Amino acid sequence: MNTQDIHELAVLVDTAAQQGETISQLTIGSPEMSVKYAYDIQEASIALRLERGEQLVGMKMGLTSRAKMEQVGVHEPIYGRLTNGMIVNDGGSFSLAKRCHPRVEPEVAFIMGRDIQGPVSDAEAAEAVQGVCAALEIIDSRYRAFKFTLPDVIADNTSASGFVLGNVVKPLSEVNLGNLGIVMEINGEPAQIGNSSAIYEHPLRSLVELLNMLARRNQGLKKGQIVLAGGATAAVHLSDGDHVRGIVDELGTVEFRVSVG
Ligand code: OOG
Ligand code: MG
Repeated sequence: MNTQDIHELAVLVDTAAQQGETISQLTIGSPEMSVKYAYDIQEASIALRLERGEQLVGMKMGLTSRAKMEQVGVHEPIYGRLTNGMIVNDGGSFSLAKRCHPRVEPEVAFIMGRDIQGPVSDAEAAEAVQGVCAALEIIDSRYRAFKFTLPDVIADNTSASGFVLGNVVKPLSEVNLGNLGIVMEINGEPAQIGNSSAIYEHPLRSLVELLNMLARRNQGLKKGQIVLAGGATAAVHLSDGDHVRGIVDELGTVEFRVSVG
């Protein structure tokens, strides 16, 4: 795969994400697409967003819980990138216009208190965290039927579409982050029930893994960046009018509504 191939595939996934139109898995047309090339495509597709004026605001880990791995049939952790164009305000609305088939999942997020580059120990990663908060992530695979292989989902920026952060941010030292009960309600009914321990046994491990994966590409995190730790439960399909609320022990609630326009 050369720079031209990478650029063309980046344009393909970026256009699908902008139009909300599904595409075939990239690995069907490009079976030689490795995980390394998939991250190259992801970076090139994010560069297109940044050229349009979006800003990088953080990173997301994916497939860090068994429930998530089983749901999509891919069993390795992955990371993607978050831009300000994906931010949904707490209590705000998420539009279904130009989306493919969005789903929502409950997460926790880290806010970084300083720049850091891996490889790191758990203690070093913890020391770089300013605080943690409850989060909901909206994922929307650009692939038909939400079906993909490991390189496909990486190239598609790990299905990133939107995210909401709760407004309670607590220092790590004040939260029992490895054992927080989590409920995700849809229209007032529990749709998923889980625990933060499902995320890599402890969400901090997800941050460490992210830093160690980024280090292999000579990259790190910056002060102020957000890191989503990965879904604690399987994701749930979103429909017009849905009111989604995540409730995380000690971290409070985070919510949004789904609109059509
Ligand atoms: C891939 C993204 C996974 C998570 O939290 O595990 C992810 C997908 O499920 O489409 O965001
Ligand atoms: Mg997620």
